[in-house]
Amino acid sequence: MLCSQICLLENIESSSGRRILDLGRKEIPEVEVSAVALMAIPVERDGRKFHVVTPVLESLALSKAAGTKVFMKMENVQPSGSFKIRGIGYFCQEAAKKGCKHFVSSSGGNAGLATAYAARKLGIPATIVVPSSTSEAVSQQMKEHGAEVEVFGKVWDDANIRALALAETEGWISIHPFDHPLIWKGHASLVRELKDSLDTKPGAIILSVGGGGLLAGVVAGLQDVGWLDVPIIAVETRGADSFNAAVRAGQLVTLPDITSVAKCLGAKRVSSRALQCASECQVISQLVEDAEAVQAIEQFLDDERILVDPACAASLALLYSGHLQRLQQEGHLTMDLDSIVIVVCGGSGIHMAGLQALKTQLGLK
Ligand code: PLV
Repeated sequence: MLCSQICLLENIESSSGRRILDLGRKEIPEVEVSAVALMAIPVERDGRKFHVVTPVLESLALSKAAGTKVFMKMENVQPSGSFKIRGIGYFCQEAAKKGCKHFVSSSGGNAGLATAYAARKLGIPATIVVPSSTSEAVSQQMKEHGAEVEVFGKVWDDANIRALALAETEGWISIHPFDHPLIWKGHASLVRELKDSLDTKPGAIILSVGGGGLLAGVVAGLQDVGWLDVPIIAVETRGADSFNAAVRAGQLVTLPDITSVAKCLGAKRVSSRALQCASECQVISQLVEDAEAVQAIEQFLDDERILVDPACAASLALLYSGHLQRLQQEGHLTMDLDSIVIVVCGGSGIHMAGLQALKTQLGLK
């Protein structure tokens, strides 16, 4: 799958014996020029990045819960609502440069939103395939960006099979939500920004893992800035724990089903790159319960007045539920952590009624 995507990009590049017209700073394949001439060229075609440099904020509430100074990397303020735009925006721009005619993506929600956003900015049509677990509100947001949305299957893996079939269409390119080198390269910018913002290297970075794209991107970033000795705490919810299963087995594991409410962490199998990351730096795989993640959504809303997806709240639960201190007591992390960074990865799959429904479903007051 990974290989076929790379090959597709390469093929377009190598088989495009097409003459490239140099329009100032823009290189546009000749076949596209007539269409381009009829419309304004979006500025993003100039190579401007889609993501924004996000703030790094100290959280007194999270610091109190963790017993260590906590900095939040505020990816929730990215265009499209999550960190996904970093890697996906970059991937889409690179595909556009190579003459892509149509993006197709499978997503639990946030990767699809990032694809839909980038597609609109690039003026390229997009089809997003989502499973039935993705909320109608998120699909509606994708449609508002102009994307076509198709619902297929129960979980993300089902939707991905359909997306890969659609990607066989001439000129279409599959924008995988987490398993592509361009995605990791784009996500790596997050760590470079951390290096610019922080006075000192953090004692650990906490992030959520679905298919492992964020993890692979952060590891790439740590390599870029020479911080490979910073431990990563990779958090999943039980029932969406394909990374934890792979780390424990020492090989990729395909879960029989996704039973967690954190559907955006719901890849039945992580990318092989994600597992490889665990051997390149210190990655501590941790699980939290769904109830802990949902309680963390509410606590974080009260503490910071920010509403996040259960996928993001999994990482917050690591701090709110005392798992960080446990890791320290068990000797997995040093007791004298100077500071830690949590990636507030964001996510759009939540609203107040949805939070209430999750609480009811899990029997929480
Ligand atoms: N969500 C993907 C994969 O879903 C998606 O399609 O949107 N935090 C949030 C808010 C996310 O949406 C995701 C992934 C993650 C964390 C985990 O990122 P990953 O997949 O790169 O490990 C099935």
